[in-house]
Amino acid sequence: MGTFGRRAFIRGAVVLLGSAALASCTRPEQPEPAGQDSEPRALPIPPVLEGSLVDGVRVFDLSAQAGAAELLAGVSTPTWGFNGPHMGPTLLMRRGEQVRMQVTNDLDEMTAVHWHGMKLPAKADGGPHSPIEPGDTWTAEFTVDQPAATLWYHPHPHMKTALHCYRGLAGALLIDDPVTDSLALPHAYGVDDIPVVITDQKFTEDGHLDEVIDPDLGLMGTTPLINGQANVKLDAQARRLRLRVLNGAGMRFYNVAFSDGRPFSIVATDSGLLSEPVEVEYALLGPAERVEIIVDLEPGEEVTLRSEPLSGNFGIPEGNDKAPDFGFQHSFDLLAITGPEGGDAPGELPAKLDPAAAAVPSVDRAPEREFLLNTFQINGLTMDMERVDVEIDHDGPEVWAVTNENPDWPHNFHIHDARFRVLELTGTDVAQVGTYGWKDTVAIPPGATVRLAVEFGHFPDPTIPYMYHCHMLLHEDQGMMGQFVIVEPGEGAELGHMGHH
Ligand SMILES: [Cu+2]
Repeated sequence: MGTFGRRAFIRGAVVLLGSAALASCTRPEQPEPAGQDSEPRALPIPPVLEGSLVDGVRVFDLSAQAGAAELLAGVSTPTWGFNGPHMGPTLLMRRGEQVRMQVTNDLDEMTAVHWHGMKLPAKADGGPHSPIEPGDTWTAEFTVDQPAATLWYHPHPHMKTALHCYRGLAGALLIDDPVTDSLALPHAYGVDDIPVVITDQKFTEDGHLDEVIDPDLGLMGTTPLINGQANVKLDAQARRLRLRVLNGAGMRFYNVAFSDGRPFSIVATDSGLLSEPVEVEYALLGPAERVEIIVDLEPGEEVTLRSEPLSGNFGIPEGNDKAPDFGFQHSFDLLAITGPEGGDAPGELPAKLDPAAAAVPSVDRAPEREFLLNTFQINGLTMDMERVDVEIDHDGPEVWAVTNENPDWPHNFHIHDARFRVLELTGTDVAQVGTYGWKDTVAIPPGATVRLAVEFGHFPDPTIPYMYHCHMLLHEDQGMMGQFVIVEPGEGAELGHMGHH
């Protein structure tokens, strides 16, 4: 792999040059986002798709299609979307429901669609083993059996995920349950419960997406979009907002905060509600991470949701002009918010959210596995569709210890069909890493190890593997991904039965 070779060479060069490189360092340049010179537009709220009930099954129809949209005001950009030209509707499901996803590929190339964060059978997971050819419809059926959460859906075709996401194929998937129903939290979609889906793009002079894949940074955009548009504002209709922030970008980390530094409360992370709110002043989201935050507003006040520079640069040595700049010192305005004209001051937040979320699985006798992330490989191996890396033949938790071995690269780690608690983060002094609650994706600074207590959905099937991978999409596409199967005790993988080889 060409990029790998170049990378190895660069790292050698840095060792040799050392202090010379440091001496000639320059501050990384702050990119200028496009579309900032016009008036901000109102934040678009993705339409809700509730599906239709057919014989007790909630059926969702999605079509991946090409179109054009005004990501920048007044500029028509060719894009992809689900059920529309760009991005996708917000899917709404309830715990306990059986759902059927019918995904039609109206594009002119193969794609695949993955339900990120869902515990479900491998054949419904929508990984690279479930390609959808142009004109075909892929059907996935599963029962929603996990706590209320902000999940999402996005393409997962082998080696092409970054480009398909970048063109706009992504949407939120919200699960509700009696616990979230019962809490005094904002819960009126688009009114006080607002999806904030962050993606980012680069544009060419003629307003097309710049799809040049940088060998180090992939398709890392310099113009953030919220729900598919740059330069947006929200005239709040309530003094307390629940913002469901999803980092849907392929490569960039966002350190969300408010322009005046006000504290806000995290009430949920990737896999659902916390046991109690956590007050913070920033929340770092690597690609694919989610956080539900509560922010209170004064009548008529103006405040901006921003991404702020990260102290400590995520543990990546600064001023190293031979290594890529992953943008941890960049800052962006994401969403200008104006408080409502009036309304009563919000009361105290509930002191307890989901008591069940406090439980940490007992891992005293759990199998422990080690995953070493290095450039585009895991444990020295590049993703191979024909190789099963891990076989799980039991229904208990496991401990996965995941280390970022690169001294100057960020990584993160996502496990399909699972949720996990971060038991321990060691080997770094980066304080911003999001480790609260139940998660399915975790950021890993250079040199750091996360020890995860992982709970898998138990749907034994030796024929189709699930994925674990870095969710920085260039890394994933270049092979930083592995496969695991969940099988009955004593069984092994039997991928030969999949039938598409
Ligand atoms: Cu990575």
